[in-house]
Amino acid sequence: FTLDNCTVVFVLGGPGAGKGTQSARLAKEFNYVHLSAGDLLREEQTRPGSPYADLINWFIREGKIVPFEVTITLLREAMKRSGSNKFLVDGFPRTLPQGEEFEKAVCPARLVINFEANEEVLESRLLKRGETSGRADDNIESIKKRFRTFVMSTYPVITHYMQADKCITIDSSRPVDEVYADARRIFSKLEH
Ligand code: UP5
Ligand code: MG
Repeated sequence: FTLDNCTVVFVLGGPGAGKGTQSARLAKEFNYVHLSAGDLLREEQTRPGSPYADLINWFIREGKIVPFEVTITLLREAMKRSGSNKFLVDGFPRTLPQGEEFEKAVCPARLVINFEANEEVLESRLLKRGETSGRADDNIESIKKRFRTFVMSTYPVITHYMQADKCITIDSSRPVDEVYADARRIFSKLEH
């Protein structure tokens, strides 16, 4: 399955950077389909009869990256199901090979947006969310592991797209509306 004429924007950034918050707003305003790889994994984990439920549960709790075959299958199915050809892919690719594989097999990325905030800010957001989110990885042990995986495996993806001049970084330590003002400006330009 490959898509003709598709537009894909990767939305990256550390755990709690605001990928989901900003992607949801962008998708609504600019008529993209918002696909959060993490949300798709969490849905699959709770789907009755899923053969991957235990595996996903373990990787997420450990802050590790779920094997690519699982994630790419979920993304592809969601893309197909949507009937759209404009996608905000939130929280993916997690590694360089994942990005290469996706761009080869599914669709090249038009742009990468990197939401950036320091770990102190991220940690306090995630701990606060953890009071009510029910997410198995919103606890201090998992958060530390997620930070480590981000620095080791995912930051190189951002560096790669920066070098290719395809990545825009937004300071996401500011209030949601200020971050969004920058994000929407970038998308307004993409439309032309
Ligand atoms: N918030 C957001 N923006 C704010 C702002 N500007 N000011 C103040 N507060 C702000 O936001 C996080 C919290 O902060 C919320 O409470 C929000 O209200 C507040 P959110 O928009 O949810 O940030 P996001 O970047 O989406 O954080 P998330 O926790 O989802 O990031 P992760 O990257 O950790 O989580 P994800 O769901 O992408 O992945 C989870 C796990 O799944 C990974 O660790 C990994 O194990 C697995 N995974 C894979 O293996 N492969 C994949 O491809 C994807 C995920
Ligand atoms: Mg998210």
